[in-house]
Amino acid sequence: EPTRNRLIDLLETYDHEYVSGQFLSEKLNISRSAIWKHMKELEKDGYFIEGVRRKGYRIVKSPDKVSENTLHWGLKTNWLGKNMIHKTTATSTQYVAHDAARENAEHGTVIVADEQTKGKGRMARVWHSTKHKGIWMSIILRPPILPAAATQLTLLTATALANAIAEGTTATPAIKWPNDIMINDKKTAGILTEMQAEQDRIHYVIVGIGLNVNHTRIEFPEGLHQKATSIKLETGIEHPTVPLIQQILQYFEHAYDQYMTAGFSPIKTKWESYGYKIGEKIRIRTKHNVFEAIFSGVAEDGALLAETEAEGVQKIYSAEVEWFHELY
Ligand code: BTX
Repeated sequence: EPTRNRLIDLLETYDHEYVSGQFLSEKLNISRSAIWKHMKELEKDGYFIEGVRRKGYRIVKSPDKVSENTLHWGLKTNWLGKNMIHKTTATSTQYVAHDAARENAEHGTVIVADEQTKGKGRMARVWHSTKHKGIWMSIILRPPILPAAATQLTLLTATALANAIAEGTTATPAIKWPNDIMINDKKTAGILTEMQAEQDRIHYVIVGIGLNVNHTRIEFPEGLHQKATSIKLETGIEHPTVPLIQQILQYFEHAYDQYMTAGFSPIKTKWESYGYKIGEKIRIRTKHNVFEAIFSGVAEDGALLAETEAEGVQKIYSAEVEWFHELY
């Protein structure tokens, strides 16, 4: 609903101040009674709007009710999330996304779930996705890149997440190669990139994002208490998820467009600005090998750069990385 989108935009621009019905009706070129009807619709979706005679309308409270509508209103993207699918519950938004992609869902389709009963991490690990506590979403992309470059999309996604956290909260995010967002050394978000491709052509990529937002300590399983955290736990503040999702999508779209026009280089610079432990010693666990090295950043193709005395600088494409504080 473009009119409603602009209406929300106007009300939010004058953040918590009254905006007159006259002004709104001129700006949107609709009648004052049409404005009133839109306000009623907004209230159904959880907005609390106060209307005062002679003063106008103001948003008292934006909803944290996640719905396709609330996700659309106020979303400032050009193509990402134009097709939005919201589920109150899903096994995994990745599965929903794969099904949708096979049914030709368009590039930029976004799937959001309130909870996942079979949330997954990399290598068949479990991703805990407590109801209403975090952002569990998948993005369908049809990028004109080679399959080998798809890992760059994971790093790109990490920059968008880090940006949204840095700008939208008081927390300081760091990216742990390749796909974890850490706050105060604990995992707050993970990214799972899956694709359907042939040798030289990508059919589609699904980028899964899991971000812990409002969990309290006990809302994580026992085994994760030392490793995992949420934005609320680190900042003391409860964050509504709708604006955070929108911010992530805005940063993601910006980074993606930049990647398509200027290549990976600007993404790499951004990534390294959030990259944790660059220049420090890390332990790298590949399929065949465990060794210590200096983490010297990411390569132009997104690989991890690890420097050892014996081998010089090596590119690592697939590994688990341990930071040194984790080793003791
Ligand atoms: P990963 O393999 O890097 O991390 C998985 C590991 O992280 C688990 O083995 C566990 O130790 C830990 N973990 C599990 N749940 C959480 C949590 N909520 N917070 C912090 N640590 C946790 C990371 O994989 C990729 C995660 C992607 C999740 C998104 S959610 C939307 C989409 N749907 C889906 O099923 N997966 C993606």
